[in-house]
Amino acid sequence: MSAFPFKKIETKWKKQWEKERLYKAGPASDSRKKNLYILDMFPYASGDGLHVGHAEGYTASDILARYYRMRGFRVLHPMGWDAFGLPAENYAIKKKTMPQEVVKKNVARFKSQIRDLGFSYDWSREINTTDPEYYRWTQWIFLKFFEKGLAYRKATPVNWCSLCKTILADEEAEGGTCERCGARVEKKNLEQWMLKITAYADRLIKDLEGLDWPEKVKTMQRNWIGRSEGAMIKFPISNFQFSIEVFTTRPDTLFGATYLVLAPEHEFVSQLLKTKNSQGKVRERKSDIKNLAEVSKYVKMAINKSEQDRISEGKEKTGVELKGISAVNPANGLKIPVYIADYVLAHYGSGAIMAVPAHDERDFAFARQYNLPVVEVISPRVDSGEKGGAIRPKPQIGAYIGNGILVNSGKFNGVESERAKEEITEFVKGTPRINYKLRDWIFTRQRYWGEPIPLVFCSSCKKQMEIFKAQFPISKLKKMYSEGELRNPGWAAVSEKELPVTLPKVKNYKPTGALSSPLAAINSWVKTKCPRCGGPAHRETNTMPQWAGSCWYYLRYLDPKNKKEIASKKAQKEFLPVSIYIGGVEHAVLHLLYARFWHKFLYDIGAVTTEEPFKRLINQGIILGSDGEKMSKSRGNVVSPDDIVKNFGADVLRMYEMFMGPLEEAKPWSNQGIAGISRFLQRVWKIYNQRKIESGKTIRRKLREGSGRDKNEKARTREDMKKFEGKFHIAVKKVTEDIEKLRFNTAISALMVLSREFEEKQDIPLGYYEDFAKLLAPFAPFISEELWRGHLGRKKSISYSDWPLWSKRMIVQKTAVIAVQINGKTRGTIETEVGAERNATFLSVSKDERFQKYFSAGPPRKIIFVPGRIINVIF
Ligand code: ANZ
Ligand code: ZN
Repeated sequence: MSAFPFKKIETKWKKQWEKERLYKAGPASDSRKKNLYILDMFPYASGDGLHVGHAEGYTASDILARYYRMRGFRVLHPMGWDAFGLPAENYAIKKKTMPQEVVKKNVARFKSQIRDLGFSYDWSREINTTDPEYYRWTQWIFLKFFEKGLAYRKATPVNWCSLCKTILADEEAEGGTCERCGARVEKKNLEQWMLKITAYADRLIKDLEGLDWPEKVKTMQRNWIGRSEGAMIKFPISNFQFSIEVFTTRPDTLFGATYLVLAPEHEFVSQLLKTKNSQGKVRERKSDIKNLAEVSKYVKMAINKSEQDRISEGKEKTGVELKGISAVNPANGLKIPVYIADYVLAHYGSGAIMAVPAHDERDFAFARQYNLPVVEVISPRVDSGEKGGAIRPKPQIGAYIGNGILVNSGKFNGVESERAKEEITEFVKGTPRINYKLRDWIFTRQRYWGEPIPLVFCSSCKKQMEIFKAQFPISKLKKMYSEGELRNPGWAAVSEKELPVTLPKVKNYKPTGALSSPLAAINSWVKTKCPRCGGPAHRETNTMPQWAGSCWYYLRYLDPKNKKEIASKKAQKEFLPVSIYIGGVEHAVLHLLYARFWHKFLYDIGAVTTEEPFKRLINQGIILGSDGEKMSKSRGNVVSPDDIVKNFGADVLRMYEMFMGPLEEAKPWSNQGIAGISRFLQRVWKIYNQRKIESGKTIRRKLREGSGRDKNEKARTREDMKKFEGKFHIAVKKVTEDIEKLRFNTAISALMVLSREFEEKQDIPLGYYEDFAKLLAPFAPFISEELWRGHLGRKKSISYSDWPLWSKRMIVQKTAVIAVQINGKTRGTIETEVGAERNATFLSVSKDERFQKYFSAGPPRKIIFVPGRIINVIF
C-alpha cells in the first residue's frame, strides 16, 4: 500500500492555492452571496514562532471559513501582525539588533508556519501594526481622541515596572505584578496621556447584553468596569468646619456607621501632615490632633504597600485613629471616631468611607480589632409567608451583608433596605452617585518600539492660551481651540497631512529608565515647528502602548489600501460587525475592552457604522502539555507545530487539535492522539486509492440486475445500499450541524465512523466519494483537495464546491431488514423497527406465518441476536 504522501501533496496545493489566489474574498458585486467576516486574533509576532495554541484557534476559524465558503457565503478571513511593543524590543536588545529587523524576521517565520497549515487567509489584506501606512491611522484615531478632549494629560500614580522600565496600564498590572515579566510594580507619580475610557463605562456594560459572547468574558468585563450605584454622604468633622464626604453603596445602613475611615493618601491627611502650606482651617486646628507622629508613621508605611496587599481579604487590618477629633453621623447626630486605614483606597469613590461593621466584612474585621461598636441596622427577613416577612431576632455572627428590614434606624425602622437607600440619602441631603472601578487608560509608554504620539508642545502657545483664558469666556475660546487643546494647554495636534509621524531609526533605543522614552534623546526628531504658531516646539516623546494597534486592526482588513479613511463605509456595511471572532480568553479585559472602547468612539465620530465590533466571540481552550501542565520551555513540554507538520503533515495537526476535545475546553496533548488521526487519514487515502470507483450508472445497473441470480441476494444488495445511504445522510447531517455549533471533535468522529462504511462496502457510487471528500475538506484541506482534483479529476478547487446536503427522508429510516436463521440456516428476512430489541424481533419472527412451522416443537433453546442484522433461533 502506498502511504499517504502528505509532504508532496501539501507543498503542491499550498503553492497552487496561492497562485490561484483562491481565498481572496470574492468581489462585492456578487450580491447573491451573504457576507461573513470570520476573524482570528492576530498573533503577536514574537520570536518563539507559532505555537499549538495559535494553531488551535486558527484551525477552528479556518474550518468555519471553508465551510461557509462551500455554503455559498462570501467569506472575509484575513490575517495580520501585531508587532509593536516590549517583546520585540526586548528581543532586539538581547540580540543587539533593531526591533524593525526582529519584526521582519518573526513575521516571515510566522507567515511561513501559517501557510504550512493551509489556512485559507486572504493575504491581499495582510496588515502589520508597525507599518507606517498602518500606524498612520492609529495616530489619526489618537488625534481624534485628542480633538474631542478624550485624551488628556494628568499626573497620576502609575504602575512602574523597573524591569521593563516602563509604566503599565492597570489592566497590565493586575494583582500588582507586571503582566509581562512578573516583577512587582511600583507606584510612581508621573504626568501621562490618558484616554478617557470611563466616559464609555456605562455603554461598555450595557451593550454587552446584545453580544453573543461567552458569559464568562462578559462577566469579567462587567466586573472590571465595576459599576456601583450609591451615594455621596457628608460627615461634618467636629472642631474643623468642614465635612468629609464618603461614597457608599449602602446608605440604608447609615444609622449603623460607627466610625469613619480615610485612605492614608486622603487630602485631609496630607494637609495634616504637611508642615507648611496647609490650608486655613486645617492649619489652625492641627494641634487638636494628639497623635500626629503616630499618624505620620502609619501613613508612610501604608502608602508603600501594593494595592493588592491592602485590599486582600483575610489579611489583618491595620489603621490608626486620628485622636482629638470626631465626625458626626448625619443620620443620628452621634459623634463617631475617625480612623486612617489602608483598606480604604485613595482612588476609589472619595477615598473615605463610613464604616458599618454590622453589615460589611472589612469593617467588621477592623471593628473587632480596634474594639469599635457594632450596631445592627438591617435585620434579615425570615420568609414567614407574610408580606414583608418577620424579623429574625438573633444577631448574626460576623457581618450580615444582605438586604432586610431596618432596625435601630429612628424613623426608618421597619422600612425595607432597598427603599431606605433612597429615603436616607434624601434625609441627610446626600447625592446619588454611580461609581466605576474602571479608571482612565494610561496611554503612554517610555519605550522606543511603539507608535509615536502625534502631538507637539509649544510653550509660547501655552502662554497665549493662558492670557486668552483670563480674558475670554471658554465658549469663545472653543471657536479657536479644540477640546484637546483647551484641556491640555500648549499641546497641539500634528496636522493630519503630516501623518504618519514616523518612528526615527536610531542606534540606541534602549530604555533609559529615566522615566522618559529614548526618543527624548534624539534632538533632531524632538525639535519641530509648532503646528499652530510655527514657532519652536517639541514632540511628545512617549509612545503608545502595545494595545493601540490591535484596537482597530479588524477595521483595516476591510479596506487595507484606503488612503482617505480607516475603511470605506461600503466595505464596513458589507462586513461589520465581525461575525465570528476566535481567540484566547486572556484578552477578556485588555484587548477586548479597549477595542470595544475605540470602536464606540469611532462610531460616535462617524468613522464606523456599527456600535460594536465583534458580534460573536469564541474562546478556544488552552492546550496543555502531555503532562497536563501549561506548556512552558522550563517544563520542557512544549509541542512545536513544525515538528508535527514535518512528521505527520498539516492535515493531521489540524484534525488532531480539533479532535482533542471541545474547542472551548482545556486539553492535554497526546502523541497517541496524533498517531490516531494520522492512521485515519491513511485509511481515507487507502479508501480512495484501492477501491474501485465506479460510476453511478454502472452501480445502478448492477443493482437492477442483482449481483447474483439469487433473488435474496439481489434484495440484500439493494438493502445494503439503502442502509449505506441512510448512514451517509446521517453523517452529513451530523457534520453539518456540528460545524455550525463548533463541535469539531464530534464532527470528526462522525467522519471516522463514515469512513468505516466506505471500507466495508463495495460498489459505492462516485457521488458519495465526492461528498465524503467535501465533508473532510474544512478539516483536512490538503488531502481532500488531492482527492478532489487528483483522484476524482475535478478541475476547480474543492474549496468552492457545494457542501453536501442531507435529506430527512433518507435519515428517517423506519424499518430495518433482519435476516432470520433457524438453527443457523437462513430462512428469509423480516422487517422490524429500526433499533428493535431481541424480544421484539423474536416476537415478530414467531408471529410471521412463514416461520410458524418451526415453532411447533415448543420454545427455542437459544436465541442469538445481532441488532439490526441477524436473529438466529435455535431449537
Ligand atoms: C458603607 C457600607 C455599608 C458599605 C455596608 C458597604 C456595605 P463597591 O460595591 O465595590 O463599589 N468603599 C467606598 N469607597 C472605598 C474606598 N475608596 N476604598 C475601600 N472601600 C471603599 O463598594 C462600595 C463600598 O465599598 C462602599 O459602601 C464603601 O463601604 C466601600 F453594609 O459604605 B460601603
Ligand atoms: Zn505654538
